[in-house]
Amino acid sequence: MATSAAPKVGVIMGSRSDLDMMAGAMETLQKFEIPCEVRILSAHRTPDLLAEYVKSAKDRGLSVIIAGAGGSAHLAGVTAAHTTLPVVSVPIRRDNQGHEALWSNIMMPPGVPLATMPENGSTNAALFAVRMLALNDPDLSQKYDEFRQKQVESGTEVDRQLQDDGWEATLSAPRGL
Ligand code: RP5
Repeated sequence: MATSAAPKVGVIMGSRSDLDMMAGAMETLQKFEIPCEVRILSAHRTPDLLAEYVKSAKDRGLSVIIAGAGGSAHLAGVTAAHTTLPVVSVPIRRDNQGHEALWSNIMMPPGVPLATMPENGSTNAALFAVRMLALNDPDLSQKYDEFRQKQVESGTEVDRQLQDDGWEATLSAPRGL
């Protein structure tokens, strides 16, 4: 969904094929009403376009960049090299692939940091961005606290039901969200 507010987070990915794995980031940012921009920019296929985008990101008002890529996954590291904004990496892994994207991102040499999430962890990438943005935004901070409180409540409720019904009945019952 397009938004007219100035984007605070850039969500970039190396390929159209990464879009499904990155959707968790956009959906999570939407839930917190954080405007974001979404781009397909490749460190390999469109390197100049990527550099241009990242170098101008801070001046355009972005605070965080979330970068998702699979394979040799240079996208997040190259992005971090072109900006001083915090960069959150999402290593993309398909069922038929190994862990090369994760390894490539967690092994950044000292000097240029990446906050690397779990494989396909785009939701956590967005939540991490929310935590950073909330440092200077009391309303967002309150929203995040409420979000966490709901997690605590639903976790507590799941346990309460388990205590009431027993584990066998819980196991065979349809799972909620
Ligand atoms: C990476 O190579 C992309 O981030 C993607 O995860 C992977 C495969 O890209 P496609 O061949 O599907 O375009 O650069």
